[in-house]
Amino acid sequence: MARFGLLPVCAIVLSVLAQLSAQANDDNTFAVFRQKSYYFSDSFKLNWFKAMEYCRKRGMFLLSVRNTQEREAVIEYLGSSGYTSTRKTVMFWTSANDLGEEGEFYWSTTGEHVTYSNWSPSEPNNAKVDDCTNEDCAVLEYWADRVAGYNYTLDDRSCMREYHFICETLPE
Ligand SMILES: *[C@@H]1O[C@H](CO)[C@@H](O)[C@H](O)[C@H]1NC(C)=O
Ligand SMILES: [Ca+2]
Ligand SMILES: [Ca+2]
Repeated sequence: MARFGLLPVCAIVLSVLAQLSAQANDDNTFAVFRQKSYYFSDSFKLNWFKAMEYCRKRGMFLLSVRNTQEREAVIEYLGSSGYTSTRKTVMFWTSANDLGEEGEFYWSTTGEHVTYSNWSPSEPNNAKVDDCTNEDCAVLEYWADRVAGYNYTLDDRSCMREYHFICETLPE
């Protein structure tokens, strides 16, 4: 963890987390940007519900990316972690979902309607996964080898699929 040069605020978060969970080990990635603290599950994947639970259990929330500034903070955070420099595809859960009403996406963490228009091409498409599973939860995705448009943009996916995820503390 020390490889990212943790800021004092984050160190406090870390010490609290260490008390809460013995799982805060060197696979985990923490950092603070623009008054948010982040945690990135870069070593394991969970389905959307379990990702929500994982964040809440640690006093954090599944990521919301409500505007350009929040999107760029995430990009900056991942860049600083070194994670993105070695990968051509980056994909992780956000709190955006349309579980409550098909086609109406909300950030579950804040209760706000998703008004930031930051979807990948042709998304959200609510693609049918099987007879009873559509896509109701959104990842943020980056694909280096696709044409422009997959640049940390939202894509709805099946909530039961397992992806990496980012937890955050909300700004004051
Ligand atoms: C992706 O978004 C970032 C941050 O907004 C921007 O700096 C970069 O130029 C974009 N890349 C492409 C290929 O559009
Ligand atoms: Ca849907
Ligand atoms: Ca989709």
